[in-house]
Amino acid sequence: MTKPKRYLVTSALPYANGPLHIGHLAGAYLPADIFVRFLRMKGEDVVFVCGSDEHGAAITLRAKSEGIEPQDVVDKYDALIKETFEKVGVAFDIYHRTSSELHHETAQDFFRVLNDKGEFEKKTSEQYYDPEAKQFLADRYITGTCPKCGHEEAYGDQCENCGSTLSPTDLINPKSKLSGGTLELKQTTHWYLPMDKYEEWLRPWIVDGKLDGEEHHDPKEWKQHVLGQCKSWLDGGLQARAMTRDLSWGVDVPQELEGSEGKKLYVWLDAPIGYISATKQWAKDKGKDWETYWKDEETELVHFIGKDNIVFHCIIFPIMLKAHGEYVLPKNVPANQFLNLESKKISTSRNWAIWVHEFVEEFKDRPDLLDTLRYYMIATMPENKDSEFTWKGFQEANNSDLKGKLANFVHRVFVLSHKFWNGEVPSFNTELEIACSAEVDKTSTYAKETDEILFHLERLSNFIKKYEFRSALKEFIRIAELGNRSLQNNAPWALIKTDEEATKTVMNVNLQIVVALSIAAKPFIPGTSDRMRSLLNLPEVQVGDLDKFIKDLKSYSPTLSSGHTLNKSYHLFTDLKDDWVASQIQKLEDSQETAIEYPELKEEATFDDFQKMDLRTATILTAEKVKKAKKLLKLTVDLGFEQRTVVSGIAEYYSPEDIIGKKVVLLANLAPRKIRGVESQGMILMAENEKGELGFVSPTVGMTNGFTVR
Ligand code: B3M
Ligand code: ZN
Repeated sequence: MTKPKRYLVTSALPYANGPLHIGHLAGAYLPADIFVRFLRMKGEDVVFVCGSDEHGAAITLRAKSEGIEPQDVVDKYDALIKETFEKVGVAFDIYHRTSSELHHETAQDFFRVLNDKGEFEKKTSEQYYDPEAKQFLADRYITGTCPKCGHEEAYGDQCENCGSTLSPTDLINPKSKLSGGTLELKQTTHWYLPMDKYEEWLRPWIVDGKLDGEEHHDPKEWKQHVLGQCKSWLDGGLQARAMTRDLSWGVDVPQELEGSEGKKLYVWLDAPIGYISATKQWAKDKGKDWETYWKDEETELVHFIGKDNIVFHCIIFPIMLKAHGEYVLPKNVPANQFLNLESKKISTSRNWAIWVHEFVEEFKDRPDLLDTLRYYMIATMPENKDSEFTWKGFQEANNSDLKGKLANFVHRVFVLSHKFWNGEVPSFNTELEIACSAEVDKTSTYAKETDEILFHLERLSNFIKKYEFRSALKEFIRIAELGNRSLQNNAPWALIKTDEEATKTVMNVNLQIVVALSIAAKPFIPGTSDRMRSLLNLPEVQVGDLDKFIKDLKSYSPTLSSGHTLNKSYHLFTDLKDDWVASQIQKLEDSQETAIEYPELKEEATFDDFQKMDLRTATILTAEKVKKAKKLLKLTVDLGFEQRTVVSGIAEYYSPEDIIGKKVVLLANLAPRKIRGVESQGMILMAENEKGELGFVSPTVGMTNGFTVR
């Protein structure tokens, strides 16, 4: 027997600051789970690790908004997330936590090694300090106006509106998310990783798959969009990145180091080390050696993530691993793109999401629907571009594939077998001619039919190895289609009256198809695989079953042997009706209404404060789109005594032709600002609802332009 390959597979560590939604599942967890279940079935040596990411601004901001301690936040969500994964069948070998002592030690040791090797540079710079909260603020704690698009809630590291990468000092009017107050710049010293220093080996590693001159992996096996993002980071020039932060929550910088006081490790330094500490914990529990999974070159390290984590897994973490010196680098990072929901972006804050824990709770007595969820999410997985989840699509996948093709086929085969032979698997005759299931020829034989099954199993395996799970799933359904056509073309219910011998052979083929389906289903819809096995009166699919099935079928001594007794069958899936779909959509809409979050009232303002603002009535005269800015319109407004140019972020809600002639209120004494190269001379007042939709504040028609609003 060939030695099994060794794999270490990771899924992005979810932030323990909220529950999982279907977008998470489709991005980093389901694909990894399929891959790992397949490898296990093949008998490979694979460890699948994950855990909660319990540090970073995501946690502390959540704690603040709920008015509880960070530790309470992570305890709550770590438990919820872990349980959700179990219920939806994402089967990690370990689900660990970055708040564990083992992780803190592991991360600190890693930091120490890099520090001792002189990989860091210490630098002092000016950073934003919140005098009210008495602390320096990490990028995510700072919001302000994006200098590129004018979006007013850009973060210190990124504008989610236009996608630009920012640094806090780029923001206009930066404010603290902690206190809401204004900020001052103050000096602070940090450990930096000079990423540019590593470009020499990093570029050939990413672009050519060569590490220090030797073949490491085939870059053609990496997804185009992953390579594209990496190259654009490289081409943009790598810069030194601070690896420590002034924070109170996180892993301490090793205390013996000078200047460590009050400093924590950067969350993106500590989080990926979480994969290592999880492996350590797993090895400890199982009496294994963790190091072979991280340090032996025979190990294939594969990271499953969403596209927003690419730079961290393809650039920063590999630099850390290589700089450390003892670790292997990832063989592949098959990142997925994003999943949208009913034609909108999934949004936690707007509660536009399907929460996995709610789904598994609601349908805990419906193993079929749990697998429909998995099946449909695989069928629409955003492997190479963003994709979309709709309840209509869910219904279709269920009704047409799982019920229409899979369940119907299985049920018919079982009913006929019970009717003809009391549920005993019939014998087969390789000399006989039967009708073909593949639509290519009219006639077929046992050998040709079983070859057809093997052909699809082989393709399915190859697709999974290439991380093409949608295509792999199609091969699964093709096997069911084979069965349906075999039934249709042979019509065993009629054939039995004239030729029992041929009927037996046909039905034996069909029962082998059911076995093939039960094995092929295992990585995708494991619950259904188990249910099929119990119908077949066979044990659940085990290590080696796929290869054994193939070998046995080739030598005409199938795993499911003649004379074996089958159990009575039932419908594995049932039709989902239109009103069921409507109720799911309704629930989504309703959850939005109940989730209205009113913005907090701002600090008290005096009448004088208000008086400072000069608000005027005006009319929009012209409107046009601003190039390359999805959200912006450039307007000319009439103030009666003069005309102004104003750039307004309303393009998502209004098209230019709709608003010409509109009466508006203009903040006329706002200092002019350049937005996308256009000077904006004032701001139009808009009301914003909980969905982020904008509406005009409009004086009654007939008002003259240029008068004050008070
Ligand atoms: N905690 C998840 C995210 O960005 C982040 C992944 C860490 S993987 C080491 O949504
Ligand atoms: Zn922006």
